[in-house]
Order: sequence, then C-alpha cells, then structure tokens
Amino acid sequence: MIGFITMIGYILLKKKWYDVLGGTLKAIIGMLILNVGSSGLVNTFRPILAGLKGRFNLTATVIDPYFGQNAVTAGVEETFGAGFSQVMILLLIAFIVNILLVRFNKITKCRSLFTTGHVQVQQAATAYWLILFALPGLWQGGIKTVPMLIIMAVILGAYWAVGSNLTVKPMQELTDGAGFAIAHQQMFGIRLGYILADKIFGTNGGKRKKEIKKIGDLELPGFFSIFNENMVCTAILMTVFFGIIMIIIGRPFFMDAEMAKAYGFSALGESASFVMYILTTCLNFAVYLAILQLGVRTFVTELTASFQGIADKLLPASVPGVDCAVCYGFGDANAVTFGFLAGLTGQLIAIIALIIFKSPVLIICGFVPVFFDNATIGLVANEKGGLKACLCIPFLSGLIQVFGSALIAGWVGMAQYGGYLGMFDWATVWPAITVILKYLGYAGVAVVAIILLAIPQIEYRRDPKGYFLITEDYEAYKEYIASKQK
Ligand code: ASC
Repeated sequence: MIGFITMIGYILLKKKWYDVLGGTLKAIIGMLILNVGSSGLVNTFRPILAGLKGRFNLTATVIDPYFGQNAVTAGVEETFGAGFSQVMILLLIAFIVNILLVRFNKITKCRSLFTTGHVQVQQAATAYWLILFALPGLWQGGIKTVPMLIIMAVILGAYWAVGSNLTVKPMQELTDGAGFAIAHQQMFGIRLGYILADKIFGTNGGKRKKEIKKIGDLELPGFFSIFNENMVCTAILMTVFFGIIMIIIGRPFFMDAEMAKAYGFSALGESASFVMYILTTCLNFAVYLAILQLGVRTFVTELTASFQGIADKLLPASVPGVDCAVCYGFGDANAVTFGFLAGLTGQLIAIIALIIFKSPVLIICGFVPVFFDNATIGLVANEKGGLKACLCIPFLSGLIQVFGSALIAGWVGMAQYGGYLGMFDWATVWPAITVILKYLGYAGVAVVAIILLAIPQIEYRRDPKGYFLITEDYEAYKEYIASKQK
C-alpha cells in the first residue's frame, strides 16, 4: 500500500521513470525494515506477557490485536456462521468512505487517509462484532447483508477519517512538518494526551509562561548520564522490567515445548543458561527499536514527498495516515521507553485491581497495546508537557486500557473467546459507540456519525486560517502562529 501510494504520487508529480522506481523501492524497503522491527518486538515480547496466562493457568482475556482478531473470527463464525470475507468487504467500503470524506474536505474538513492495512483488518473485524452486537437486527444473511455492511462502513470509515485527522496537529508539531498523520488504534488517545499534556503540564496554548523540561533537556549527573543514550536506556530498563517478568514466569515455562508452540516463542534448551536467555531476549528490545527507527527514516521522506502529487491532484490538502511507529523517529527517543513503562505500570495496577475486586473478566496485558499505544502517547505528551506529562498520561492510559477493555469485552461476550483488541481507542471510543448504538438502535447510527463528523468541524472553526495551512505549508503555518502570538 505504501509503495503503491508512493508510486502514484511520483507519477502524478511527473518524475522521471528512474526516480519513480527508486523512490517507490525505497518506500517499500523502508516499510519492510519497519516491519522487521515492529514484528520483532511483537514476536519476542508478546509471548512473554501472554505467557503469564499460560504459566498461571488463568482464564483471562489477553488484550492484543492478534488475540482479538482470533476471538472475533471464532465468535462470528459460531454465532452467525459468517466468514471472514464479509469483514474484508466491510474494510473495502469503509476505505472508500474515508477517501470520499478526504476528497470532499472543503466540506468535511477531513485531511488524512488511513493507509495502515493490517490495522484496518483488525479494526474491521472488531467493529463488525461490536456493531452486530449492538444492532443484531442488521443481520439478514445472503445478499441482504449489503445494507448492513454499508451502515458499518459509514461508522468505521468516519472513525478512520476523523481519528487520523485528529493527529495531524500533534504530528506536524512533533515532526516539524514532516507531513503525515497517524492511522492506528490510539488516534483519539494521541489528541487527548496532547491536550492534557498542554493544559496540565504545558503552556496551555501559550497562555502560561513556563519552561517545559522535555526528556532530552534533562542533564543527568554521573552514572545516570548513560540513560541519555537511547539504546542504553532502553536496554537497561527493558532488561529490568522483562527480566523480572521472565523470572516470575520461571525457567520451566520457557523450556516447555507445548507452551512454546502455543505462545510462539523458541523454547529454551535443556542445558542453556536462563540468565543468558533473559539477557539476549531483553537486549533485543533495543535492537528491534533501532531497526524500526531506521525503517522510518528510510521511507518517510519518500512517502511524504510523493504524497504531494496525490495532495495536488487527487486529494487536496491531505496527508497520509501511517503506522504509529513512524513517529518514533522524531522527538525524544527515550520518551518511547518512558511512555511504555508508565503505561505498563498503569496496566499492572489496573489488573491487580481487577483481581482484588473479583472482576468477572480478568485481563492480561498484551504487548501491542501496552507498548505501541503508550509509547506514542508518551512521545506526544513529552513534546507538549515534558517528562511529567510523559509519565502521568501514559500511566492513566494504561489504567483506561485495562478497565475499558474488561468492560467492553465482558459485555459483548468477546472475553469468553480469550482476546480483545484492547488498544486505547478500542477501550474508550468504540465502547462508547457500542453503547450509543445499543440503546438508540438505528437512530444511534445517525447520532454516532454526526458526533464523529462534527469533530473536524469544531477543530476547523477554532482556527479556519491555520487548519489547512498546517498540512499545505508548515513553514508558513509556523510564521502565522508566531504572528498570532505577538
Ligand atoms: C498494531 C499491530 C501491530 C503493531 C504495529 C506497530 O496495532 O497490529 O503489529 O500495532 O502496527 O508498528
């Protein structure tokens, strides 16, 4: 998808054929490098967190996009006998809704296109279940499923367009106008974190005189100065955190071939050292993060430069919405690690609370929500409100991810299939959408669509002059903001 968009963009810009080829290849290779990094992280650390469930024999729901997708597939098949193909049709129609909303952005004010394919699949699957749970009357079977898919697609497509649009401003500020938005699973979370960081910890939109101490500004004394180096910092903190978790899970679990197969890690040999196993596993965190950032650097410039062609000719004043990991190449690299650890702390406390209060649904943290949501939110929070914001806001997000997911997964019956998507927006925005649909029925569809589509209108009205300028010419936008503040 990224390669295709880059190619179309460069062709529209009338670049020479070899520039089109070179740029397209670089975009694709960069994306593949990014995938090596992010799937390395996911494949190495997801089994460890999920392993807590296997080790302690818990009946628990893992909040994780992949577990969530399996749960939905199993559940939809059992309940409706419907296959996954419907989910793919839903995805396609929702994507068309997103394109139309951006194409007519003079009216809709939506400026960004969702391009993150694997996330679209996960979200289409989860939205399919949530909406069908709320409006079971939609289900007719056969050809009559078309109206149902269209109704679902309007909601999902509006969420994609409106959500990614919310991240335009935070991302332009973080990246100094790199020209992309986030199309992922915590888009409302990013904007909320941005607003809270600014209002509570920052300058409140320039109204408060305050020097923001970002993580990069901290001058750490002596020994601590090694934490200024992103790779070292990540390696030490991750070894401590995951080391403790791996020790709690214990050596026998990691040697168990059956568990290794069930959770997808490579089993520890009879004579291998557990200490070395822990060390190499944990140090790999820094490795994958470095790979991921290299991938981002490789493709971002190609994608955003070529997207200019699409923005000029096909979708005016728009930017591409990309994977959240793309922003990890910007801002303070250590904010990624701190945001993650604060979020993990929040999640663990929330899980302990579920146990203490004997919640009928128990949650196990999944690596993807706990890392990718909170690292992203932490990065944005650090930029607006400094270190304190980078710790407090992801912490809060960690609590919300667990409580929100426990409520919705228990309510809609996904918990019994062992997984729920669990990312920030899917523990907040989507439960709210489900409640509205459940209690207002078909009128709820209109209510949800109106609320979603009103959001960019409100943002536009607050700054009609800067709203499109921020994507079209960031340097001019900065001058405009500076002149406004004088
Ligand atoms: C997700 C998901 C992943 C990661 C990845 C982050 O939601 O399914 O594999 O986040 O996109 O780079």
